[in-house]
Amino acid sequence: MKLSLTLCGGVSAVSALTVPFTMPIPIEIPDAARIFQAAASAPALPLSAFPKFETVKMEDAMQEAAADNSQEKPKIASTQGADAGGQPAPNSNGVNSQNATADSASTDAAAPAPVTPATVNAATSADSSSDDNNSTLSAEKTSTCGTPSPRVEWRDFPTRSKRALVDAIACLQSKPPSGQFSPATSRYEDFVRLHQAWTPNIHNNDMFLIWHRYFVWSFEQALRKECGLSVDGLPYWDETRDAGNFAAAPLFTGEYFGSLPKGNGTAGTCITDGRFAGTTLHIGPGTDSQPHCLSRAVDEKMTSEVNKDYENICLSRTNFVDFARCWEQGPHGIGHNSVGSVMADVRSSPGDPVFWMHHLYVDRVFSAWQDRDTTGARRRTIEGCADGAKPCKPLTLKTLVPMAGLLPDTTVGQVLDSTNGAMCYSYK
Ligand SMILES: *[C@@H]1O[C@H](CO)[C@@H](O)[C@H](O)[C@H]1NC(C)=O
Ligand SMILES: *[C@@H]1O[C@H](CO)[C@@H](O)[C@H](O)[C@H]1NC(C)=O
Ligand SMILES: *[C@@H]1O[C@H](CO)[C@@H](O)[C@H](O)[C@H]1NC(C)=O
Ligand SMILES: *[C@@H]1O[C@H](CO)[C@@H](O)[C@H](O)[C@H]1NC(C)=O
Ligand SMILES: [Cu+2]
Repeated sequence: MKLSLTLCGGVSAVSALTVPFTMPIPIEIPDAARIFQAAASAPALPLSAFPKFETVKMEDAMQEAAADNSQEKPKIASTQGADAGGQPAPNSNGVNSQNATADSASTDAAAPAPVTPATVNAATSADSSSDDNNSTLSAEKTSTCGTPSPRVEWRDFPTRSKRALVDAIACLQSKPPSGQFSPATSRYEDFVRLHQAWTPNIHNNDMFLIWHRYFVWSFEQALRKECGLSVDGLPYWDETRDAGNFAAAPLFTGEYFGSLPKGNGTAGTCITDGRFAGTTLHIGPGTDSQPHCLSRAVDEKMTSEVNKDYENICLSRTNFVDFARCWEQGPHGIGHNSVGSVMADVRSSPGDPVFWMHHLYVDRVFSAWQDRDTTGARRRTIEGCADGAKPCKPLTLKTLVPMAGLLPDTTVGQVLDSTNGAMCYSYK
Protein backbone atom coordinates (compact mmCIF):
# COMPACT_ATOMS: atom_id res chain seq x y z
CA MET A 1 0.00 0.00 0.00
CA LYS A 2 1.27 3.46 -0.89
CA LEU A 3 1.33 6.12 1.76
CA SER A 4 1.59 9.84 1.41
CA LEU A 5 4.22 11.24 3.72
CA THR A 6 4.43 14.48 5.54
CA LEU A 7 8.06 15.48 5.82
CA CYS A 8 9.71 17.37 8.64
CA GLY A 9 12.84 18.99 7.28
CA GLY A 10 14.39 17.82 4.04
CA VAL A 11 16.26 14.72 5.11
CA SER A 12 14.18 12.09 3.39
CA ALA A 13 13.02 14.30 0.54
CA VAL A 14 14.77 12.24 -2.09
CA SER A 15 13.16 8.97 -1.11
CA ALA A 16 9.82 10.77 -0.68
CA LEU A 17 9.96 11.85 -4.30
CA THR A 18 10.02 8.22 -5.31
CA VAL A 19 6.71 7.63 -3.58
CA PRO A 20 3.94 8.40 -6.08
CA PHE A 21 1.19 10.64 -4.82
CA THR A 22 -1.90 8.81 -3.69
CA MET A 23 -5.17 10.03 -2.31
CA PRO A 24 -5.22 9.87 1.47
CA ILE A 25 -7.11 6.89 2.78
CA PRO A 26 -10.46 8.15 4.02
CA ILE A 27 -10.81 7.89 7.76
CA GLU A 28 -14.12 6.60 9.09
CA ILE A 29 -15.46 8.76 11.88
CA PRO A 30 -18.57 6.93 13.07
CA ASP A 31 -19.98 9.86 14.99
CA ALA A 32 -19.64 12.16 12.02
CA ALA A 33 -22.00 9.88 10.17
CA ARG A 34 -24.68 10.72 12.71
CA ILE A 35 -24.74 14.37 11.71
CA PHE A 36 -27.14 14.43 8.83
CA GLN A 37 -27.20 17.78 7.21
CA ALA A 38 -29.22 18.76 4.25
CA ALA A 39 -27.10 18.35 1.19
CA ALA A 40 -27.86 19.97 -2.11
CA SER A 41 -30.14 17.70 -4.09
CA ALA A 42 -32.15 17.69 -7.25
CA PRO A 43 -35.51 19.49 -7.17
CA ALA A 44 -38.84 18.00 -6.12
CA LEU A 45 -41.03 16.98 -9.02
CA PRO A 46 -44.72 17.88 -9.38
CA LEU A 47 -46.98 15.43 -7.55
CA SER A 48 -48.68 14.74 -10.86
CA ALA A 49 -45.43 13.21 -12.17
CA PHE A 50 -45.85 10.18 -9.88
CA PRO A 51 -48.32 7.54 -11.14
CA LYS A 52 -50.52 6.67 -8.14
CA PHE A 53 -51.47 3.28 -6.74
CA GLU A 54 -54.93 2.03 -7.53
CA THR A 55 -57.07 2.14 -4.41
CA VAL A 56 -60.54 1.16 -3.24
CA LYS A 57 -62.46 3.03 -0.57
CA MET A 58 -63.15 1.24 2.69
CA GLU A 59 -66.94 1.41 2.22
CA ASP A 60 -66.61 -0.39 -1.12
CA ALA A 61 -64.28 -2.99 0.37
CA MET A 62 -66.80 -3.50 3.18
CA GLN A 63 -69.61 -4.11 0.69
CA GLU A 64 -67.44 -6.58 -1.17
CA ALA A 65 -66.71 -8.45 2.03
CA ALA A 66 -70.39 -8.47 3.04
CA ALA A 67 -71.40 -9.77 -0.38
CA ASP A 68 -68.72 -12.42 -0.05
CA ASN A 69 -70.14 -13.52 3.26
CA SER A 70 -73.58 -13.83 1.73
CA GLN A 71 -72.07 -15.95 -1.05
CA GLU A 72 -72.84 -13.50 -3.84
CA LYS A 73 -69.25 -12.85 -4.75
CA PRO A 74 -69.49 -10.04 -7.31
CA LYS A 75 -66.34 -8.96 -9.06
CA ILE A 76 -64.33 -6.13 -7.55
CA ALA A 77 -65.62 -2.73 -8.51
CA SER A 78 -63.66 -0.25 -10.53
CA THR A 79 -60.75 1.47 -8.93
CA GLN A 80 -59.46 4.96 -8.51
CA GLY A 81 -56.43 5.94 -10.54
CA ALA A 82 -54.37 3.75 -12.79
CA ASP A 83 -50.81 2.76 -13.40
CA ALA A 84 -48.90 4.81 -15.91
CA GLY A 85 -48.64 1.63 -17.92
CA GLY A 86 -52.29 2.12 -18.72
CA GLN A 87 -53.23 -1.54 -18.85
CA PRO A 88 -56.93 -1.87 -18.21
CA ALA A 89 -56.53 -5.37 -16.86
CA PRO A 90 -53.93 -7.02 -14.70
CA ASN A 91 -51.09 -8.27 -16.78
CA SER A 92 -48.71 -10.85 -15.48
CA ASN A 93 -47.12 -11.82 -18.73
CA GLY A 94 -43.57 -12.85 -18.16
CA VAL A 95 -43.87 -13.51 -14.47
CA ASN A 96 -44.14 -17.21 -15.08
CA SER A 97 -41.39 -17.41 -17.62
CA GLN A 98 -37.68 -17.83 -17.32
CA ASN A 99 -37.41 -15.09 -19.90
CA ALA A 100 -39.59 -12.76 -17.94
CA THR A 101 -38.56 -9.34 -19.08
CA ALA A 102 -39.68 -6.01 -17.89
CA ASP A 103 -42.80 -4.72 -19.48
CA SER A 104 -42.74 -7.55 -21.94
CA ALA A 105 -46.37 -6.98 -22.70
CA SER A 106 -46.63 -3.33 -21.82
CA THR A 107 -48.04 -0.96 -24.34
CA ASP A 108 -46.46 1.99 -22.60
CA ALA A 109 -44.16 3.63 -25.11
CA ALA A 110 -42.25 5.32 -22.32
CA ALA A 111 -41.44 2.01 -20.67
CA PRO A 112 -37.77 1.52 -19.93
CA ALA A 113 -35.62 -1.04 -21.64
CA PRO A 114 -36.19 -4.52 -20.28
CA VAL A 115 -34.21 -5.74 -17.34
CA THR A 116 -32.38 -8.91 -18.20
CA PRO A 117 -33.14 -11.48 -15.56
CA ALA A 118 -30.37 -13.60 -14.21
CA THR A 119 -30.05 -17.26 -14.92
CA VAL A 120 -32.72 -19.15 -13.14
CA ASN A 121 -31.46 -21.33 -10.35
CA ALA A 122 -32.26 -24.77 -11.61
CA ALA A 123 -32.78 -26.09 -8.11
CA THR A 124 -35.63 -23.76 -7.40
CA SER A 125 -37.13 -22.96 -10.74
CA ALA A 126 -40.45 -24.27 -11.85
CA ASP A 127 -39.92 -27.76 -13.07
CA SER A 128 -42.05 -29.79 -15.37
CA SER A 129 -43.13 -32.40 -12.89
CA SER A 130 -46.65 -33.66 -13.12
CA ASP A 131 -47.91 -31.62 -10.18
CA ASP A 132 -47.25 -28.33 -11.92
CA ASN A 133 -50.93 -27.88 -11.44
CA ASN A 134 -50.94 -28.90 -7.83
CA SER A 135 -51.95 -26.15 -5.45
CA THR A 136 -51.33 -28.02 -2.22
CA LEU A 137 -47.96 -28.15 -0.60
CA SER A 138 -46.98 -31.33 1.10
CA ALA A 139 -47.36 -30.93 4.85
CA GLU A 140 -44.25 -32.97 5.51
CA LYS A 141 -42.06 -30.65 3.47
CA THR A 142 -38.75 -30.45 5.25
CA SER A 143 -37.61 -27.17 6.64
CA THR A 144 -34.08 -25.84 6.81
CA CYS A 145 -35.28 -22.93 8.90
CA GLY A 146 -33.81 -23.02 12.38
CA THR A 147 -34.79 -20.11 14.59
CA PRO A 148 -36.88 -17.76 12.47
CA SER A 149 -35.54 -14.21 12.26
CA PRO A 150 -37.95 -12.17 14.42
CA ARG A 151 -39.81 -9.26 12.86
CA VAL A 152 -41.23 -6.79 15.34
CA GLU A 153 -43.08 -3.51 15.27
CA TRP A 154 -40.84 -0.46 14.81
CA ARG A 155 -41.51 0.67 18.40
CA ASP A 156 -40.27 -2.67 19.73
CA PHE A 157 -37.07 -2.72 17.68
CA PRO A 158 -33.99 -1.74 19.72
CA THR A 159 -32.61 1.76 19.16
CA ARG A 160 -29.18 0.45 18.22
CA SER A 161 -30.76 -1.86 15.67
CA LYS A 162 -32.79 1.00 14.19
CA ARG A 163 -29.60 2.98 13.71
CA ALA A 164 -27.81 0.01 12.21
CA LEU A 165 -30.70 -0.51 9.81
CA VAL A 166 -30.78 3.03 8.41
CA ASP A 167 -26.98 3.00 8.24
CA ALA A 168 -27.07 -0.21 6.22
CA ILE A 169 -29.66 1.25 3.84
CA ALA A 170 -27.46 4.33 3.38
CA CYS A 171 -24.54 1.96 2.79
CA LEU A 172 -26.38 0.25 -0.08
CA GLN A 173 -27.09 3.70 -1.52
CA SER A 174 -23.36 4.40 -1.52
CA LYS A 175 -22.36 1.14 -3.21
CA PRO A 176 -21.92 0.97 -6.97
CA PRO A 177 -24.70 -0.64 -9.00
CA SER A 178 -24.29 -4.17 -10.29
CA GLY A 179 -24.58 -2.89 -13.84
CA GLN A 180 -27.41 -5.30 -14.50
CA PHE A 181 -30.15 -2.76 -13.82
CA SER A 182 -29.21 0.23 -15.92
CA PRO A 183 -29.77 3.15 -15.35
CA ALA A 184 -29.45 2.46 -11.61
CA THR A 185 -26.61 4.54 -10.15
CA SER A 186 -26.20 2.60 -6.89
CA ARG A 187 -26.71 -0.87 -5.51
CA TYR A 188 -29.81 0.48 -3.76
CA GLU A 189 -31.19 1.70 -7.06
CA ASP A 190 -30.82 -1.81 -8.49
CA PHE A 191 -33.82 -2.69 -6.32
CA VAL A 192 -35.76 0.41 -7.35
CA ARG A 193 -35.09 -0.25 -11.00
CA LEU A 194 -36.23 -3.87 -10.84
CA HIS A 195 -39.47 -2.84 -9.16
CA GLN A 196 -40.00 -0.05 -11.66
CA ALA A 197 -39.47 -2.34 -14.63
CA TRP A 198 -41.61 -5.21 -13.40
CA THR A 199 -44.54 -3.28 -11.96
CA PRO A 200 -47.08 -4.66 -14.48
CA ASN A 201 -46.10 -8.18 -13.44
CA ILE A 202 -46.22 -7.67 -9.70
CA HIS A 203 -49.05 -5.24 -9.07
CA ASN A 204 -52.80 -5.58 -9.41
CA ASN A 205 -52.54 -9.30 -9.79
CA ASP A 206 -52.16 -12.39 -7.64
CA MET A 207 -48.35 -12.23 -7.60
CA PHE A 208 -48.35 -9.01 -5.60
CA LEU A 209 -48.04 -10.34 -2.05
CA ILE A 210 -45.79 -13.24 -2.93
CA TRP A 211 -43.36 -11.31 -5.09
CA HIS A 212 -43.06 -8.42 -2.62
CA ARG A 213 -42.46 -10.85 0.24
CA TYR A 214 -39.45 -12.27 -1.59
CA PHE A 215 -38.36 -8.81 -2.77
CA VAL A 216 -38.18 -7.54 0.83
CA TRP A 217 -36.30 -10.69 1.83
CA SER A 218 -33.85 -10.10 -1.05
CA PHE A 219 -33.31 -6.54 0.12
CA GLU A 220 -32.66 -7.78 3.65
CA GLN A 221 -30.07 -10.25 2.37
CA ALA A 222 -28.29 -7.45 0.50
CA LEU A 223 -28.21 -5.32 3.66
CA ARG A 224 -26.70 -8.21 5.58
CA LYS A 225 -24.26 -9.57 3.01
CA GLU A 226 -23.17 -6.39 1.27
CA CYS A 227 -23.45 -3.85 4.09
CA GLY A 228 -22.75 -5.94 7.16
CA LEU A 229 -26.14 -5.53 8.83
CA SER A 230 -26.14 -7.94 11.74
CA VAL A 231 -29.22 -6.99 13.77
CA ASP A 232 -31.63 -9.62 14.99
CA GLY A 233 -34.68 -9.51 12.72
CA LEU A 234 -36.28 -6.47 11.10
CA PRO A 235 -38.93 -3.94 12.09
CA TYR A 236 -42.26 -3.32 10.37
CA TRP A 237 -44.24 -0.13 10.73
CA ASP A 238 -47.77 -0.81 11.98
CA GLU A 239 -49.35 2.12 10.21
CA THR A 240 -52.72 1.64 11.85
CA ARG A 241 -51.15 2.93 15.07
CA ASP A 242 -50.49 6.23 13.33
CA ALA A 243 -53.62 6.44 11.18
CA GLY A 244 -54.58 10.10 10.75
CA ASN A 245 -51.20 11.30 12.00
CA PHE A 246 -48.49 9.52 10.04
CA ALA A 247 -46.24 12.57 10.45
CA ALA A 248 -45.94 11.78 14.16
CA ALA A 249 -44.94 8.16 13.57
CA PRO A 250 -41.66 7.48 15.40
CA LEU A 251 -39.73 6.49 12.30
CA PHE A 252 -40.20 9.89 10.63
CA THR A 253 -37.55 11.62 12.72
CA GLY A 254 -34.22 13.31 12.18
CA GLU A 255 -32.47 10.21 13.44
CA TYR A 256 -34.08 7.72 11.08
CA PHE A 257 -36.15 8.24 7.93
CA GLY A 258 -36.51 12.03 8.19
CA SER A 259 -39.70 14.06 8.49
CA LEU A 260 -42.99 13.45 6.78
CA PRO A 261 -43.93 16.94 5.57
CA LYS A 262 -46.92 18.13 3.61
CA GLY A 263 -46.48 18.94 -0.05
CA ASN A 264 -44.92 22.17 -1.23
CA GLY A 265 -47.49 23.76 -3.54
CA THR A 266 -48.02 21.38 -6.44
CA ALA A 267 -44.80 19.48 -5.69
CA GLY A 268 -43.58 17.23 -2.90
CA THR A 269 -41.25 18.57 -0.22
CA CYS A 270 -37.61 17.55 -0.44
CA ILE A 271 -36.45 15.66 2.66
CA THR A 272 -33.74 17.66 4.38
CA ASP A 273 -33.42 15.78 7.67
CA GLY A 274 -32.80 12.23 8.79
CA ARG A 275 -30.44 9.58 7.48
CA PHE A 276 -31.54 10.18 3.88
CA ALA A 277 -31.48 13.97 3.85
CA GLY A 278 -30.62 15.41 0.49
CA THR A 279 -30.88 12.11 -1.38
CA THR A 280 -31.12 12.42 -5.14
CA LEU A 281 -33.09 9.65 -6.83
CA HIS A 282 -32.30 8.61 -10.39
CA ILE A 283 -35.04 6.05 -11.01
CA GLY A 284 -38.53 7.39 -11.66
CA PRO A 285 -40.88 9.12 -11.67
CA GLY A 286 -43.04 6.40 -13.15
CA THR A 287 -41.18 4.69 -15.98
CA ASP A 288 -38.88 7.67 -16.42
CA SER A 289 -35.37 8.13 -15.04
CA GLN A 290 -34.55 11.70 -14.14
CA PRO A 291 -32.80 13.15 -11.10
CA HIS A 292 -35.21 14.34 -8.42
CA CYS A 293 -35.03 14.78 -4.70
CA LEU A 294 -36.39 12.29 -2.18
CA SER A 295 -39.68 14.03 -1.44
CA ARG A 296 -42.88 13.41 0.51
CA ALA A 297 -46.30 15.05 0.67
CA VAL A 298 -48.45 13.61 3.42
CA ASP A 299 -52.24 13.68 3.25
CA GLU A 300 -53.38 12.94 6.82
CA LYS A 301 -57.04 12.69 5.83
CA MET A 302 -55.98 9.82 3.62
CA THR A 303 -53.67 8.27 6.23
CA SER A 304 -56.72 7.97 8.50
CA GLU A 305 -58.03 5.31 6.08
CA VAL A 306 -55.06 3.08 6.91
CA ASN A 307 -56.79 1.85 10.04
CA LYS A 308 -57.66 -1.35 11.90
CA ASP A 309 -61.20 -1.40 10.56
CA TYR A 310 -59.99 -1.58 6.99
CA GLU A 311 -57.28 -4.08 7.92
CA ASN A 312 -59.92 -6.27 9.57
CA ILE A 313 -62.22 -6.11 6.56
CA CYS A 314 -59.41 -7.54 4.46
CA LEU A 315 -58.41 -10.08 7.07
CA SER A 316 -62.01 -11.34 7.09
CA ARG A 317 -61.79 -12.38 3.44
CA THR A 318 -61.57 -16.13 3.30
CA ASN A 319 -59.74 -16.82 0.08
CA PHE A 320 -56.34 -15.66 -1.06
CA VAL A 321 -57.45 -13.77 -4.15
CA ASP A 322 -60.06 -11.73 -2.29
CA PHE A 323 -57.73 -10.99 0.61
CA ALA A 324 -54.86 -10.05 -1.67
CA ARG A 325 -56.97 -7.67 -3.74
CA CYS A 326 -58.52 -6.05 -0.68
CA TRP A 327 -55.14 -5.60 0.97
CA GLU A 328 -53.29 -4.35 -2.11
CA GLN A 329 -55.87 -1.78 -3.13
CA GLY A 330 -56.86 -0.95 0.43
CA PRO A 331 -54.37 -0.03 3.16
CA HIS A 332 -51.33 -0.98 1.06
CA GLY A 333 -52.16 1.40 -1.78
CA ILE A 334 -53.66 4.07 0.47
CA GLY A 335 -50.55 3.98 2.66
CA HIS A 336 -48.37 4.60 -0.38
CA ASN A 337 -50.53 7.38 -1.80
CA SER A 338 -50.97 9.15 1.53
CA VAL A 339 -47.24 9.40 2.32
CA GLY A 340 -47.21 10.98 -1.11
CA SER A 341 -44.81 12.05 -3.82
CA VAL A 342 -42.12 9.35 -4.30
CA MET A 343 -44.00 6.85 -2.11
CA ALA A 344 -47.12 7.46 -4.21
CA ASP A 345 -45.33 6.20 -7.31
CA VAL A 346 -46.57 2.71 -8.15
CA ARG A 347 -43.42 2.13 -10.20
CA SER A 348 -40.56 3.74 -8.35
CA SER A 349 -41.69 4.07 -4.74
CA PRO A 350 -38.80 1.91 -3.44
CA GLY A 351 -36.74 5.08 -3.98
CA ASP A 352 -38.06 6.25 -0.61
CA PRO A 353 -36.39 4.04 2.02
CA VAL A 354 -39.57 4.06 4.10
CA PHE A 355 -40.98 1.80 1.35
CA TRP A 356 -39.34 -1.15 3.16
CA MET A 357 -40.98 -0.40 6.51
CA HIS A 358 -44.31 -0.12 4.69
CA HIS A 359 -43.87 -3.38 2.82
CA LEU A 360 -42.74 -5.16 5.96
CA TYR A 361 -46.09 -4.12 7.40
CA VAL A 362 -47.91 -5.27 4.27
CA ASP A 363 -46.21 -8.65 4.63
CA ARG A 364 -46.93 -8.73 8.34
CA VAL A 365 -50.66 -8.60 7.67
CA PHE A 366 -50.36 -11.16 4.86
CA SER A 367 -48.71 -13.42 7.40
CA ALA A 368 -51.45 -12.69 9.96
CA TRP A 369 -54.08 -13.62 7.37
CA GLN A 370 -52.27 -16.89 6.69
CA ASP A 371 -52.15 -17.68 10.41
CA ARG A 372 -55.88 -17.02 10.83
CA ASP A 373 -56.44 -20.46 9.43
CA THR A 374 -55.04 -22.51 12.27
CA THR A 375 -54.79 -25.62 10.13
CA GLY A 376 -51.86 -23.98 8.33
CA ALA A 377 -53.61 -24.45 4.99
CA ARG A 378 -52.94 -20.86 3.95
CA ARG A 379 -49.22 -21.49 4.21
CA ARG A 380 -49.51 -24.55 1.99
CA THR A 381 -52.05 -23.76 -0.68
CA ILE A 382 -52.44 -21.11 -3.33
CA GLU A 383 -55.02 -20.09 -5.90
CA GLY A 384 -55.39 -17.36 -8.46
CA CYS A 385 -53.88 -16.43 -11.78
CA ALA A 386 -50.28 -16.44 -12.96
CA ASP A 387 -51.07 -14.35 -16.02
CA GLY A 388 -53.72 -12.06 -17.46
CA ALA A 389 -55.03 -14.47 -20.08
CA LYS A 390 -58.65 -15.64 -20.16
CA PRO A 391 -58.86 -18.24 -18.92
CA CYS A 392 -55.69 -17.53 -17.03
CA LYS A 393 -52.80 -19.79 -16.34
CA PRO A 394 -53.35 -20.88 -12.74
CA LEU A 395 -51.01 -19.73 -10.04
CA THR A 396 -49.50 -22.85 -8.51
CA LEU A 397 -46.84 -23.75 -6.01
CA LYS A 398 -44.50 -24.23 -8.95
CA THR A 399 -45.04 -20.80 -10.41
CA LEU A 400 -41.77 -18.97 -10.66
CA VAL A 401 -41.02 -16.02 -8.39
CA PRO A 402 -38.24 -14.25 -10.29
CA MET A 403 -35.78 -11.89 -8.64
CA ALA A 404 -33.56 -11.05 -11.63
CA GLY A 405 -30.39 -12.12 -9.87
CA LEU A 406 -30.86 -10.13 -6.66
CA LEU A 407 -31.38 -13.59 -5.22
CA PRO A 408 -31.92 -16.87 -7.04
CA ASP A 409 -35.36 -17.19 -8.52
CA THR A 410 -37.68 -19.34 -6.48
CA THR A 411 -41.22 -20.66 -6.59
CA VAL A 412 -44.50 -19.74 -4.94
CA GLY A 413 -44.27 -22.89 -2.84
CA GLN A 414 -40.95 -21.69 -1.43
CA VAL A 415 -42.33 -18.29 -0.45
CA LEU A 416 -45.79 -19.09 0.94
CA ASP A 417 -44.50 -20.21 4.32
CA SER A 418 -41.90 -17.81 5.70
CA THR A 419 -40.53 -20.49 8.01
CA ASN A 420 -40.44 -23.33 5.52
CA GLY A 421 -38.89 -22.65 2.17
CA ALA A 422 -36.63 -19.98 0.72
CA MET A 423 -36.84 -17.75 3.79
CA CYS A 424 -36.74 -17.98 7.54
CA TYR A 425 -38.53 -15.34 9.58
CA SER A 426 -41.67 -14.84 11.62
CA TYR A 427 -43.61 -11.94 13.09
CA LYS A 428 -43.81 -11.31 16.81
C1 LIG B 1 -35.32 -17.74 -23.36
O1 LIG B 1 -34.57 -17.02 -24.30
C2 LIG B 1 -33.56 -17.80 -24.91
C3 LIG B 1 -32.74 -16.87 -25.80
O2 LIG B 1 -33.52 -15.85 -26.32
C4 LIG B 1 -34.21 -18.94 -25.72
O3 LIG B 1 -33.23 -19.73 -26.31
C5 LIG B 1 -35.02 -19.78 -24.75
O4 LIG B 1 -35.71 -20.77 -25.45
C6 LIG B 1 -36.01 -18.92 -23.99
N1 LIG B 1 -36.66 -19.70 -22.96
C7 LIG B 1 -37.94 -19.64 -22.73
C8 LIG B 1 -38.44 -20.47 -21.61
O5 LIG B 1 -38.71 -18.96 -23.40
C1 LIG C 1 -54.84 -29.57 -13.62
O1 LIG C 1 -55.36 -30.71 -12.96
C2 LIG C 1 -56.63 -31.08 -13.38
C3 LIG C 1 -57.10 -32.23 -12.53
O2 LIG C 1 -56.13 -32.68 -11.65
C4 LIG C 1 -56.59 -31.43 -14.86
O3 LIG C 1 -57.87 -31.77 -15.32
C5 LIG C 1 -56.10 -30.22 -15.64
O4 LIG C 1 -55.97 -30.54 -16.99
C6 LIG C 1 -54.76 -29.76 -15.11
N1 LIG C 1 -54.39 -28.53 -15.75
C7 LIG C 1 -53.17 -28.33 -16.24
C8 LIG C 1 -52.93 -27.00 -16.85
O5 LIG C 1 -52.30 -29.17 -16.19
C1 LIG D 1 -50.56 -32.47 -4.53
O1 LIG D 1 -49.39 -32.59 -3.76
C2 LIG D 1 -49.61 -33.16 -2.48
C3 LIG D 1 -48.29 -33.10 -1.75
O2 LIG D 1 -47.23 -33.45 -2.55
C4 LIG D 1 -50.14 -34.56 -2.64
O3 LIG D 1 -50.39 -35.11 -1.38
C5 LIG D 1 -51.44 -34.52 -3.43
O4 LIG D 1 -51.88 -35.82 -3.67
C6 LIG D 1 -51.20 -33.82 -4.75
N1 LIG D 1 -52.48 -33.64 -5.43
C7 LIG D 1 -52.62 -33.88 -6.73
C8 LIG D 1 -53.97 -33.65 -7.29
O5 LIG D 1 -51.69 -34.24 -7.43
C1 LIG E 1 -40.67 24.50 -2.16
O1 LIG E 1 -40.96 25.11 -3.41
C2 LIG E 1 -40.19 26.25 -3.69
C3 LIG E 1 -40.74 26.90 -4.96
O2 LIG E 1 -40.90 25.93 -5.97
C4 LIG E 1 -38.74 25.83 -3.83
O3 LIG E 1 -37.93 26.95 -4.09
C5 LIG E 1 -38.30 25.17 -2.52
O4 LIG E 1 -36.98 24.70 -2.64
C6 LIG E 1 -39.22 24.04 -2.15
N1 LIG E 1 -38.86 23.51 -0.86
C7 LIG E 1 -38.70 22.21 -0.60
C8 LIG E 1 -38.26 21.87 0.78
O5 LIG E 1 -38.92 21.31 -1.40
CU1 LIG F 1 -44.63 -2.87 -5.38
